[in-house]
Amino acid sequence: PSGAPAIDGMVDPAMLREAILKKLMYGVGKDASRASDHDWLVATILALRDGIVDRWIDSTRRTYASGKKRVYYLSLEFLIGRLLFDSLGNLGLIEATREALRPLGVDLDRLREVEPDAALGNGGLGRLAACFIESLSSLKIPAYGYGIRYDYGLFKQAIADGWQREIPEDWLSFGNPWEFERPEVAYEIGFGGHVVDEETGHGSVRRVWQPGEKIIAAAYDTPIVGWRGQHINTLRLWAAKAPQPIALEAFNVGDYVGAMAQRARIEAISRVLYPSDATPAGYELRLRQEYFFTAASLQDLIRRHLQAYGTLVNLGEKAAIQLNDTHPAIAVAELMRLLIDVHGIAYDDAWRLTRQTLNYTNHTLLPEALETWSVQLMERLLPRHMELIYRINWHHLEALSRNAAHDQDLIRSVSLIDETNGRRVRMGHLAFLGSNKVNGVSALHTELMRETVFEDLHKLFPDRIVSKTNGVTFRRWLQQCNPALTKLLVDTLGEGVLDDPGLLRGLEAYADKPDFQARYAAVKHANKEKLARVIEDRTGWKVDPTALFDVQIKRIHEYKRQLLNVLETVALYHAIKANPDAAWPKRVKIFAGKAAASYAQAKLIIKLAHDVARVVNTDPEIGDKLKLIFLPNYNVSLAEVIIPAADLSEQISTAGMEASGTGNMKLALNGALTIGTLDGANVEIREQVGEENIVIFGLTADEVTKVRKAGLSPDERSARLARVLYEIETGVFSPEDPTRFDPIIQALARNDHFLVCPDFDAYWDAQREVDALWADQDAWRRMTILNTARIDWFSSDRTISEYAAEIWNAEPL
Ligand code: DL6
Repeated sequence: PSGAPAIDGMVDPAMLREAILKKLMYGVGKDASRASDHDWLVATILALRDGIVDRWIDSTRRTYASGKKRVYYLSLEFLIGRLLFDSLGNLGLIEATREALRPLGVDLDRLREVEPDAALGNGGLGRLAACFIESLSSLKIPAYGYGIRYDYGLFKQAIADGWQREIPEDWLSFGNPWEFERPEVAYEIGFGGHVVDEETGHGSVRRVWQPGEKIIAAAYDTPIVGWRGQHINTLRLWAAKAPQPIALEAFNVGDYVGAMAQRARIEAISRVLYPSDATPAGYELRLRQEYFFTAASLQDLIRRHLQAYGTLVNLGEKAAIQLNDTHPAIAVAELMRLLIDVHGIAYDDAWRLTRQTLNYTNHTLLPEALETWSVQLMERLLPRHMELIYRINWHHLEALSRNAAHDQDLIRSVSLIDETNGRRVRMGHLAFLGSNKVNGVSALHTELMRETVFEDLHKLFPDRIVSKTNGVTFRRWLQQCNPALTKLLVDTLGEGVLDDPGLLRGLEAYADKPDFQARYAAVKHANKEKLARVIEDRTGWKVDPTALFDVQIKRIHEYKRQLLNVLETVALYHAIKANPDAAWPKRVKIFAGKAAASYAQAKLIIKLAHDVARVVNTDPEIGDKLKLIFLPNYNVSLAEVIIPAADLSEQISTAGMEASGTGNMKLALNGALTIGTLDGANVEIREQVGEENIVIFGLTADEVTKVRKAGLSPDERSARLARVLYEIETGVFSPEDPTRFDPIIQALARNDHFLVCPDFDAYWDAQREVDALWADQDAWRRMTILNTARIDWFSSDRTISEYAAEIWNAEPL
């Protein structure tokens, strides 16, 4: 009835062309002769979407029929990026679509660039969620992703005179052809008000929440196509809507602004993604966002469950809910409320069901990122939840004093209420107590969770914490972003490598073969030429594609230590100038990343990178030996261009501070050598690729703890580092404002919490080791090929299979 062929028919370019033309006419309302690239993009997506819908509905039917357990992934962030090539690639339709569009004078690669980048996330946590929903579909596990449909995603980063400026990311301004609005799927979400006793009619009373304010959560669905289109899951995003779109009485007396005020206030909930990445966003609106999407998702999945089974007693057998960080941790109290207050289940049974159903992933140990909410705010906004949290805490502490000690320190440390700094609810503790399993995202991170933030809870519940090392989807991070390497791999290892990353191991046999090395190197070179064009286009700097492309791409944060990299750049600049005739390899240091809007120190590091670039890049004595590039507006699409072109992957966080990292995996997969600390998943990458194929330096997590305890002395700096810091301090790179970088210099002098100075010399030495390795190109190729060959374990399919087996107890269809 849609007029479009089913997916199978779309492999015929003529049929697909006809479907696209029909969509252009009847879906977009344009004639081919007047259509813009954007019109063609929408028509192409709409045609494709029709084909997807058949399979989507089929997936849903099969899920219902199978009675299999469903997985619900609750995440405040989904950093999806563009979807066109994701869907086309997974459906095997890239070439057919190219062919379909060609006679119409439309270039598919141009359309690809027109699609907005859905940036509904800040960084690693949000991108992980996007990889996971794709893997859930590819593994045919019945699943829903639940999140918020922000009108404005993560800000666009503009650079003005080296300073970051934030510009709203208006990704929906031309509509979103992927999504289906579901006006019939809407739930009321309450806030505020009070809790009253109500007679049940059986001589007892029950507590009933009477919210002071109600808003509507409205669903928008996006199909997430799995590999080879065999299964399609749903990403359901919630938008906030006002129950009364306009206060008509106010409008009629001329108060036009007042008439819309209530609506504006309510709809603000889904207006903007908080650019928080590991910095606390302690605002009421943030808590509202968290409760809003959690409550809507729980109501939705309970409705679905009741429709299928008519009872909630088997909720834990048929549904597994994953809380992506603490952002949806209020789910513990909300699920209890729904079970007890709405569905009349007794407290103990409700607690058992909650604990069977929920699981929680921790993504950071940074104390400032561990969410707590003031009791006062919670009591005002979510009074019934606060009651339930007190009750959960009472049972928890009571069991503790029954079983163990009256150790006041222990009680203080495991209580849901933190009393040290006003009274605050510890959301990590709440998620921990309410969950079946709690997981870290790399082996080291999980170990540190057991030893630090959850030390005491871990002692009480020693089986609860498990490790699930992150992974990335190879469909996007190899096949789509690096088609030339993919072709080489298929030519060498066969088609099966697209289905089974384990087959990449077969490359080991080719690592020394000159023929293969040459083809591998040619792919890298072509990708570097492409990136060089993007660099020139976006920054004006010309770079030499034969140079070593040294890449640090991630959020700008002190613990990720872009500063260490910039300082080393300055030291290298000095060294080259002192000895210009030495055999310096040509190097392009490429940075990209956004700083949280309120994070002044991170923004100053961006400015420092630009100021250093201005000096280094224009010094005629330096020429192509060294360039520093800061590519603005890092996002998923830009990552897809940088990663295939990288030679060196900078993973240099202070050990113990990066929970996992996922860029490290993507870069190694695409043939970049890692220079890194023993932090996060770097530790496991080293185990997989072999220690001779990675450059590791610096303090370990244990040593970091010791050094921090012992304290640092600025006198211990090497002469090399001292000169770098002296020049920055005296305005050599900022003569127009010599004190500009005082906050950076002072932070290093005061306590250097991120241990930039103690790691500097080791980092310098490691970089010189890289120089030496690069000098032998055959050996370099061998190492990078072995990285591609041995990174298979970091596929998100492996990660999701582990979650399914060990956390969710869920099976594929
Ligand atoms: O687990 C995904 C990703 C890790 O790879 C990064 O190491 C970690 O920093 C990141 N965590 C966050 C923290 N946000 N919060 N809360 O994004 O998670």
